[in-house]
Order: sequence, then structure tokens, then C-alpha cells
Amino acid sequence: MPSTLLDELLAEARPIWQAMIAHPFLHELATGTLSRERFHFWVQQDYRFVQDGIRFLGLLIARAPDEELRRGLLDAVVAFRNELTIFEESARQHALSLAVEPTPICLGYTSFLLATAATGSLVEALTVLWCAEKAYYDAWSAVRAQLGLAPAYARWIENWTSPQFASWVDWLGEQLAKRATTADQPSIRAAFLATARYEYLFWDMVYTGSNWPI
Ligand code: MP5
Repeated sequence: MPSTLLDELLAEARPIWQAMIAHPFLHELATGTLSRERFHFWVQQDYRFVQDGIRFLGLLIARAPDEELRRGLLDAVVAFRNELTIFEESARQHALSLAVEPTPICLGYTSFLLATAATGSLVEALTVLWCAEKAYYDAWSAVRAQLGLAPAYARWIENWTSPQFASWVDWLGEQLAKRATTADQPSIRAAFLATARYEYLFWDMVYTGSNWPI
């Protein structure tokens, strides 16, 4: 597999990526005009996402064939665990309940992640993880470029734009690129596109308040 795999995936998903970065939720966040209600909805739903992200990593660690991959993913579990604390502290500060049901889109996305980790190939699972992390790195980097480390959002911005997070995303991309074969390519592309679409949908869901109709 050529080392351009990652570039090709990003190029194919570019329209989705651009729509994601330009989404009104991120635009309003970056310009300081996002309503508190919308931001709190993101806090509640993303907390659910990260909780399932830990289960996803657990499945992937169990399937990882070597120590290098297991240890890298184990470090990520610790980082995800620390993220839960950021969500919990923010929720406490704003008297916000985190005991909410996942919306259809949140549940769809996390179910897709867990199903891929349980029944997809190892490289498919690495693809969805790399895509989700890269999407957050790019989305929050765009926010940071406009807003800097504004106090209201500093912990989130710092979390997903730090040099450590950037290194983790790069490491993950390298793991994917070196393990993928040419035969894996169609399933990798499908997994990447589905994940990119879910990333767009997640921002859209928290912006519009999309939830179960009944
Ligand atoms: C991430 C996230 C990044 N928190 N939420 C969504 C919808 N996509 C990606 O994952 P992590 O575990 O917070 O680094």
C-alpha cells in the first residue's frame, strides 16, 4: 500500500471535510456566538461518544496482534479516561446532567464504531479511529486558529489541538498505513467515508438539536 493512502482518503472525503469544518456549530463556536444550549447538548452527547470510545478501544486492544499497537491504544484509553473528567467537571460547573439518552445519530455512530471493532477487519477499525481523531484534530484546530485558547472552551481546544494529540493522530495514521494491503483498500475507503459522514452529522445533530421524534 503506498504511503499516500492517508492523503487519498482525505482527498476523497474533502467535500465532507470542508462541510464539517465550515459547519455553523464550529463557526459560531469559533466566533463566540454559539448558544450555551447548543454547546451543552454537544457536551452531553460527546460524553456518551467518549464513553463508547473506551469500549471501542478495549475491543481493538484485544484484537491487536502486537505489543506496539496494544501499547499505543492503551495510552489512548488513559487519554479518553482523562477526557471524561473534563466533561464531568464542565457539567458540574454548569449544573448540567450527563445522564442523557444518546440521540439516534450518536447511537448510530457509536454502534457503527463498536460493530466495526467487533466484526470488521483490524485495518477497518484503525481507519474509523484515525478518521474520528483526525476529524476532531482538524475541527478544533480550525476553532483554535480563530479563537485561540478562549477561557470558555480552553480545555476542549487544548485537548484536541495539543502537540501530544497531534502526535497520537499521526501515530495512528502510520499504524494504519503500514498495516493496510492493496486488498484492504475498498473496505478502508468505505469505512473512512462512513466515519467522515458521521463526524459531519454529529456536529449537525448538536446544532439542530436532532433527537428521537417520539
Ligand atoms: C471525537 C469525539 C474524538 N470526542 N467525538 C466525536 C463525535 N468524534 C471524535 O475522540 P476522542 O476520544 O475524544 O479523542
